[in-house]
Amino acid sequence: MRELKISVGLWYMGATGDRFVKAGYRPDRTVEERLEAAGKIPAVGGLEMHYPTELNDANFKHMKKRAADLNLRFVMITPHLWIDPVYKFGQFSNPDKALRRRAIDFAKKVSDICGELDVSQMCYWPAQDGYDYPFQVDFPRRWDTLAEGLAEWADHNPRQRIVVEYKAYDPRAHILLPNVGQTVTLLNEINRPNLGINIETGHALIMNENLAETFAFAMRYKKLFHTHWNDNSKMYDDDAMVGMVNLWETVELLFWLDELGYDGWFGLDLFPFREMPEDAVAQSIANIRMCYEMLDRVDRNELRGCFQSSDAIRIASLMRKMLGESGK
Ligand SMILES: [Mn+2]
Repeated sequence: MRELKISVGLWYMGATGDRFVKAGYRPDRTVEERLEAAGKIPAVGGLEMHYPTELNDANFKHMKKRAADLNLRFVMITPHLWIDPVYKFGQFSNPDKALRRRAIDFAKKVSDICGELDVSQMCYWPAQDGYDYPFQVDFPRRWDTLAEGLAEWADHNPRQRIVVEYKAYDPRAHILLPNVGQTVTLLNEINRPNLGINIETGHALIMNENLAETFAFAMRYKKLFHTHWNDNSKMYDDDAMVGMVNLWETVELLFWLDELGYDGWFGLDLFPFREMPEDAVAQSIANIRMCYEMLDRVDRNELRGCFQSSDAIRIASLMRKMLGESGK
């Protein structure tokens, strides 16, 4: 069986509330209980967390040790800027200089903790860097300050990688860097070798991006440092189990990640409201494996041959073959 580097986020291993059932649909767990639950899921080898929500000054050394006992690596730690109401009008791009400074210094503090824990990757999600109404933001100024903040953070420790995760909306009506094009453009402008992108399939889907094209575009510029996986209806970031809605987009994406040599982590960024998180993770992993089995039912050279001919009739028969059509 194919070796997959799978990581899970501790933020959804406890209760996951929505706007209507804020405390969630199941009892919450302590972060240590969440870590233990993640450690029991077969094939999971890594953890992702936010500072200071799941990981904090009081627990980080203990958590790292428990993770090591369970053979789990810390894959990514994200400064949890967007849950602090002080940043309601922006994080790195906040119009208030003192708040921008506070956000950047907070991110640098997380870098230092990552240094102590030997964690080499952090994530920046613009989240509150956005707007809800016309005339609410100065676009050029916002892009300038966002780029300056990311550059300063990336330069703080060039041995650590920082990945920017784009998402078009929620919590703001419009979040800066809504799509792969704007994100890669700004990253290329900032031009730091340790600054890349984390593409979440669900965030690409709500923009009606085709997954394979989106990920391949980031890889063209050597910027695909990390991946987040889930699925949705293309209207809202449902964070549903992988492959259960947009199956073919997921299969084509896995094909292209192989073609282009992606060897990074598969971070499962789910948010199962009603299902137990460890079950949703296990099903997502099984679905990814099934997608590879689908690809293994056809000769990849035959698929490559379709690029030359653009023969959709031939492709239709190959797709049925992937689904297991017997030919009877
Ligand atoms: Mn994500």
